[in-house]
Amino acid sequence: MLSNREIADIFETISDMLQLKGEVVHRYLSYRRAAETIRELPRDLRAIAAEGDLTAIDNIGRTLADKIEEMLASGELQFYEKLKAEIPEGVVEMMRLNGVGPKKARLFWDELDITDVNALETAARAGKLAALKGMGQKSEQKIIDAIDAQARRTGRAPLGKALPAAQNIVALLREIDAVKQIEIAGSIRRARPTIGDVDILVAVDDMADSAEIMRAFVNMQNVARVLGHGETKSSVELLDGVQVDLRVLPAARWGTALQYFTGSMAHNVKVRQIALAKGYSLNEHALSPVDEDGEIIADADKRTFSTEAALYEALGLAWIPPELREDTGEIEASRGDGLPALITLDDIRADLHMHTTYSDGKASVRDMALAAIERGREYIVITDHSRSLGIANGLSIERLLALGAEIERVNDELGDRIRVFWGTEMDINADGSLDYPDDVLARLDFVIASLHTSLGQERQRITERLLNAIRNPHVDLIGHPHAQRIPEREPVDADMDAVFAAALEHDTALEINANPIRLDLSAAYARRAAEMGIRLAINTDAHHPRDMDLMHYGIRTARRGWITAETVINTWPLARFAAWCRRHD
Ligand code: DGT
Ligand code: CA
Ligand code: CA
Ligand code: ZN
Repeated sequence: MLSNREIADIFETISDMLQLKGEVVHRYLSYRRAAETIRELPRDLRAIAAEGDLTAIDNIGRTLADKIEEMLASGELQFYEKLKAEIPEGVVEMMRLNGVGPKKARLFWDELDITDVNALETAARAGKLAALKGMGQKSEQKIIDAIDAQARRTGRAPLGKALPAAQNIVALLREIDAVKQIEIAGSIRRARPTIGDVDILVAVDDMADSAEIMRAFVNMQNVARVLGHGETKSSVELLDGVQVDLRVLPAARWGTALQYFTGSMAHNVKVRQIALAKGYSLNEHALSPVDEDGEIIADADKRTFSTEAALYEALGLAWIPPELREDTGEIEASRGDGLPALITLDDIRADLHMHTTYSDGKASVRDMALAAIERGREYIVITDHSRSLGIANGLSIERLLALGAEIERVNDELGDRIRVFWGTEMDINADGSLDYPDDVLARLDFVIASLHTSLGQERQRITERLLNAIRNPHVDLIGHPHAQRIPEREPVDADMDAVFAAALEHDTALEINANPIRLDLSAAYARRAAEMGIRLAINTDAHHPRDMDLMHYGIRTARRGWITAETVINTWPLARFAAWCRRHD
């Protein structure tokens, strides 16, 4: 059975193949958009198909719906098989290399019969590409560099790695006087869980100042390779393999540039359509008046924008938070009934999931409580692992009781500086049973139930395990519901329609685990859960005091999922939270 991700991959490859064939833009873009939509879809295609209406999905029309149905039924797509017979898959890989693209890939294939990256590398190193039309030694070297870079890269970087790297660069460049504005753009600003490359923008009053900034950038200590060094754009590869693009531009165009390079591509395409309908062409520089044929009127005044808000306003739109810019309804909302008031880090009053030295954490209850006070938390829950999780030093019932006594002592000592609740992160065992009996669970303030083992079980088993936990009246929260790890572990295969229905019925909350290797629930699932009325919690799952600083990743993910503070139980005042914990009594 093909998964959403596999179907998205096939559509993306088809899009590239159509581009290689020279098909018109809207044809290959429709496959690309469908691939992007499916990748972020918060439901299984097979579940939606079973209800009979794949065309209800954004960017999926009748033609694509039929193709999805064919793949779901047969595991194959005839159209794709035919394309593969026509276009070697190696040519698609060539096209995806930095600095190659469809035209050059086609050129190498047509002129030199090169059909894969290996052959391309051999030809480039033998100097055979430079002689081709439109090529040259410089572009040949770029291709060699791109192949080398690809071999070193391990795919997309987790946000938890790319964001700190980007923040360090921003801190360094901010020291330069000529830097008037600096911001991280691209997929980091939109809080995608994985990042292709880092995009940083700098505004200057005078472009003559660019040289100094670019020099500082390419000479940073952690640069492994300089991939480009120019006045408006430079690119480097860092020692850890992350690629960073830096663009320098005049402050007068800051708004247009920041909007453009924040993306997403899909969001920008729609914003450009809106501009066009108003008689303007929009690019990273300006809004330029166009004539009836869509051609830019040469002597007409171009409009530049120093802020994003001014640009959006000129198009009749409210400023859109970057995390929403994926063309999933945000443009319509910014025009119509309004964008949601997204949750912020300041809304967080508590952290409901953390570990101490009782199980696999690195600090005591007291030290975790003090660290939480430092971060402004009003209450926390200590949730060490349960008895069957041996590798994490899970707590026997006796040790769980001892933990409760220790929490009481810490509460006595710290008084009203913070309230520490007694909880557990209890395993949902492989057979679906819960790791502590009900009479023990009844004594705890707060119970998380999580999947940690037998994650490869088939869909029905996994789903039943989750449902069993959700239905237990003592269980308050399902921890990291998909048990995914970025990038290496795929989400468990669960029927999330059933999970969500049960969570709503039993008023069991679902977690957005803020650790950047988890970010689980993902934004799209969190959005769907919140729309259904399910409560969420955003927790760090800290195993060390410093892990409590990871909360912002959870907030970014929640914002990407259109989440408001009201949905999130750890934004509630202590009394409301405590009352909610007793809702089934
Ligand atoms: P990534 O790097 O794969 O994680 O994703 P992004 O979104 O950071 O993509 P990137 O680095 O290729 O480009 C940054 C933004 O610049 C992107 O979100 C939208 C804009 N952009 C780049 N190239 C194009 C383009 O050809 N057309 C349009 N409309 N926008 C583009
Ligand atoms: Ca990027
Ligand atoms: Ca980029
Ligand atoms: Zn945990």
